[in-house]
Amino acid sequence: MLKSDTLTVLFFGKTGVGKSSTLNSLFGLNWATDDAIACTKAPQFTYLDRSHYLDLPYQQVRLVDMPGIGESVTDDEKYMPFYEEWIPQTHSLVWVTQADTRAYKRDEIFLTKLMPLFQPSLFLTVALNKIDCLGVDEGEKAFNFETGEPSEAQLRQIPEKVDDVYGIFKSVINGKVIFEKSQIIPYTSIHQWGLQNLKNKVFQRN
Ligand SMILES: Nc1nc2c(ncn2[C@@H]2O[C@H](COP(=O)(O)OP(=O)(O)OP(=O)(O)O)[C@@H](O)[C@H]2O)c(=O)[nH]1
Ligand SMILES: [Mg+2]
Repeated sequence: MLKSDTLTVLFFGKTGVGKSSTLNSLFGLNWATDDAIACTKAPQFTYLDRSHYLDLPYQQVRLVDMPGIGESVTDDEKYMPFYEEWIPQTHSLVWVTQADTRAYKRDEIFLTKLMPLFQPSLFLTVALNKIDCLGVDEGEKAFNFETGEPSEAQLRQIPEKVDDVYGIFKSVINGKVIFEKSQIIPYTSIHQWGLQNLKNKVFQRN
């Protein structure tokens, strides 16, 4: 499907959703992360080579970690040229967002701004991070940190969450690129659950 044997994968989304953490967990990197300050101020990228990462389905993968949107309007405007530069070079776009919120307005606004940069051949994945933080009702179990698995109550909530996110993103994407519900992957970057699914999806292996 790809013309070159280097796949460019770009991670983007709001500040603090866990883009850098996800890349660190997926590929054993050591990029800066923080819960209080926006860490990534300019795009950072690295090349992964199949001689080191044996499970790569491509000879080489270029991973790009973008600065997060939504810190301030000025920053968003400052970052826009980075997106204009990088999105056209991208094969696999990963929009990182988080499961523990109902507020996706900023995702919607920014995605709408970026849509003109999307070519129809782009492969989009929505990475739904922080599943461990999904709220549960009183008396129900939360994430099990010992086994690294979501609780029954959290697992029950996931399909509804995916439906919500699908509805919002689908209307913004509006047929510009292929987008099916199976392109939304729930996971948690720091507790590993779902990460392998995310990796498979980003590399378009399922
Ligand atoms: N509970 C929980 N926290 C997470 C998870 N993934 C990331 N975090 C935390 O979220 C915070 C922000 O993570 P970053 O990886 O720095 O987020 P980012 O999207 O790269 O942020 P910017 O560089 O500002 O755009 C850090 O404190 C992470 O430890 C997760 O799965 N669960
Ligand atoms: Mg970051």
